[in-house]
Amino acid sequence: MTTENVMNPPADREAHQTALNGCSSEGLSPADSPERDVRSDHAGASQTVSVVIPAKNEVRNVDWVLGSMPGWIDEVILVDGNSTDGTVDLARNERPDLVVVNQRRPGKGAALREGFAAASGDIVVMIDADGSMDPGEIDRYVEPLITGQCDVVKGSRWLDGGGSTDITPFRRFGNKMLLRLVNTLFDSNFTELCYGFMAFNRSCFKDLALTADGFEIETQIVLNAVRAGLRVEEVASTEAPRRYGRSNLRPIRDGFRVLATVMGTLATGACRPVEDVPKPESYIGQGSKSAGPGRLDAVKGSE
Ligand SMILES: Nc1nc2c(ncn2[C@@H]2O[C@H](COP(=O)(O)OP(=O)(O)OP(=O)(O)O)[C@@H](O)[C@H]2O)c(=O)[nH]1
Ligand SMILES: [Mg+2]
Repeated sequence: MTTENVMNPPADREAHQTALNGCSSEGLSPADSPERDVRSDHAGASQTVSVVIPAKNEVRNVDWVLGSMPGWIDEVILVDGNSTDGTVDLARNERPDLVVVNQRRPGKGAALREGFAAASGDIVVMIDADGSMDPGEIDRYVEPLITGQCDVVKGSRWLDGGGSTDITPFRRFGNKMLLRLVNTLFDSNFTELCYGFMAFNRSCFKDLALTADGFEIETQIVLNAVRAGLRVEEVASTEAPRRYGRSNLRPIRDGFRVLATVMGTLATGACRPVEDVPKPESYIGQGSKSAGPGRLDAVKGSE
């Protein structure tokens, strides 16, 4: 576990965020978030939108994320990574219609895959639970999908209008190297690789053929989308430091996992669609109270 991002001093956060986007000291400000339903701007747009949030011990952050969610989102799914700090209870209090999924395998990638399989919206958005990404930006991700401009939208901190007050020089360097490698090997022109704010048409889920268990899921989404011939676009996004708590990412270990994903995708040629994507057993419907027997144990046992 690295020591970076262990609780950012509020004064630091304030200075950073004020410089970035004029936000308050309490992280990205929901007051700045557009509440406009992007669908109403496009005649005939009727796609429903699900938001999938992976969360592992985010009790101090998740209420802010849920409270900042635009009102026009149709479904919010929280995939719990066996949290022991009351994340799920707090999240349910904040949003009674929350759908909670308990992941069966450990890791952010495993969590997201379960969340995607449980999502019922035409458009699926993924966003972190730590308050580092602004739910108020979701309309940027949804709009190009609604208009049919592309199939997958990925956030970029390095496009004009984006930024990060979170990334360390070490992580920035690693990201840059991996990004260069991907752009060279896949003949792409991305400005960002390892960033977990994305959206896609649910109809593309099979084509994405996701298998990653860890943080490399973000890279796998991008590479498999390219391999499957899906149209991928970037939108500018602003990343703040996580509001509270420790990072789950280990830059060296996870950097190598990203590298292995890049090389593995290159070596295996065209991405093959996953034929059968089962709904997770641990799917818990809206308002349900019980996680069901054995599910948390299954996650715990495999860690
Ligand atoms: N369900 C689930 N969520 C996870 C798991 N690992 C990480 N997450 C969540 O994935 C998101 C990203 O993880 P972070 O720990 O914030 O990683 P990071 O963004 O690289 O690190 P920071 O810079 O500290 O924010 C957060 O919402 C985590 O709670 C996991 O094993 N299961
Ligand atoms: Mg984070």
